[in-house]
Amino acid sequence: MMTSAAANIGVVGLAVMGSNLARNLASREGNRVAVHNRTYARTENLLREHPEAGFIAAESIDDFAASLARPRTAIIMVQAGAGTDAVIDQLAERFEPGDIIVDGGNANFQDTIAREKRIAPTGIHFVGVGISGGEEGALRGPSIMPGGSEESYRTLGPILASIAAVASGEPCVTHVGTNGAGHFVKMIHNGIEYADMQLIGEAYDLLRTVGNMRPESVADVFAEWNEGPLESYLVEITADILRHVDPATGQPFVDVVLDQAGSKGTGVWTVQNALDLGVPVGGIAEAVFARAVSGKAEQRAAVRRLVASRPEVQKPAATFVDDVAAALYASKIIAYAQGFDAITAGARKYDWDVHKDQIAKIWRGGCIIRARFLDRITEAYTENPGITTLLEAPYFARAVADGEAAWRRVVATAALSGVPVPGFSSALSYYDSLAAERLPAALVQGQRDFFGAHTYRRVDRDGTFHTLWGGDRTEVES
Ligand code: NBP
Repeated sequence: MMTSAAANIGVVGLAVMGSNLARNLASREGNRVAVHNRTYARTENLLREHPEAGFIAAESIDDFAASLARPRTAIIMVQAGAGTDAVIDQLAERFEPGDIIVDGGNANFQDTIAREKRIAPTGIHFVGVGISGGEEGALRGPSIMPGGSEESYRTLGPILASIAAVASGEPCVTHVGTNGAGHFVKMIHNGIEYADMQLIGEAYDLLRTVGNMRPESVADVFAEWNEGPLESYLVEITADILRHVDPATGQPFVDVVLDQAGSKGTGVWTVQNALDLGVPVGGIAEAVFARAVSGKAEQRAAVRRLVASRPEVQKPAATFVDDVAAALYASKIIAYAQGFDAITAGARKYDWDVHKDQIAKIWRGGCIIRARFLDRITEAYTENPGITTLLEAPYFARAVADGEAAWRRVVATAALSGVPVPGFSSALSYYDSLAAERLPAALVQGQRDFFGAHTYRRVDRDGTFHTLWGGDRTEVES
């Protein structure tokens, strides 16, 4: 079937994400959406189920390309990896200079950089777009993080703005930076999401174990927290989940779920890249590791068998619930500070002009980490884009200082009670590391110089030095 070039946007890949995104696009005024899927039956299903969308369906990729008005703009929503490459090649063969190929899947940003480099000589724009919000977001309004060229964004920007979530009247989309910047920032978003979820999990565990509360009571606490500074999608759904009762057993749902957390890899990518960039993202790393530990069923069973008795659970302070809220908030601030540090480092390494205030803004709606306090992050980076850490911004400095004593009480109580809080405690250690007058890094430098002649610098004069450890221990300048 030949089609006339009537669509301003096309979607390739009509599984759950692609079909929802296509329906979202079609529902916005001014869009006419062409659709294509490798297996035509999937396209036919979509047409049958959603005649209201007025899709222009193409069975072949040739017809799909022909159905797009210039500059042709197509969003690929297929399985990340080989599937994406196959569709990119099909489109690149048919598209012309100025046309735009968008990858809206969960690509690794390094792949996006490589693909952009490969496509660039053809004059076709290749744009990696991070899309957050899952199936529901794709349909009703996701948070959208596009990379690619400025020129492509002139065409793509208004289309993406038409389908993005809206927060405080503004669409949750911004041009993040060139080539892989969008997928990089989406990766960091997911890393922060891991940290946020782990911290919420630790707060729940403490309320149950030390606070001796039933899931429905913990749900009430989370619902109340959701009325204050902790207000966020994740806190909101946590209350919902904790209230849910398993229909089969009548037990709280949370008690019948196997306590082994899965993952799809973006947390791991975040940590791997942070290691390469030399950015300490302990909060995110601990969250990734906590999921890994949870899955070590045999090791957990072996240690459980060996441990004769667990520490006695401490009596909770009268302020325990508020203390946990303060610890959660302070730890969450640390996790976001670390995530934004990773964005700063990535932008520097890959030469992206990333505006962190805008990133916080587009995460306010549509995505999993949407939260009230992102407004504070936007304010912090708008007031002073040059702050070295979020913790330097007056609001966050005050928030951490206000919660500090409670945070320490909670971490101490957890340690004495044998409740694992890798997120809370690593966040506190990170804070203490930044705040310490002196760090034992001086001793580490001494060790490095002792066994490897790696040299050190002194506090009292410039230069690089080495001590002749194996000889008379005189110091030489190197
Ligand atoms: P899937 O990741 O399950 O992929 C299925 C789609 O890929 C189908 O349309 C399939 O066509 C197509 N496909 C494959 Br597989 N290999 C292909 C090939 N060689 N050539 C052409 N098409 C091919 O779909 P999804 O769950 O809708 O996810 C789409 C993208 O969105 C993925 O990158 C995923 O990681 C990402 N995602 C994002 C979020 C989020 O929250 N942002 C959530 C879930 C997924 P067929 O019908 O012919 O088999």
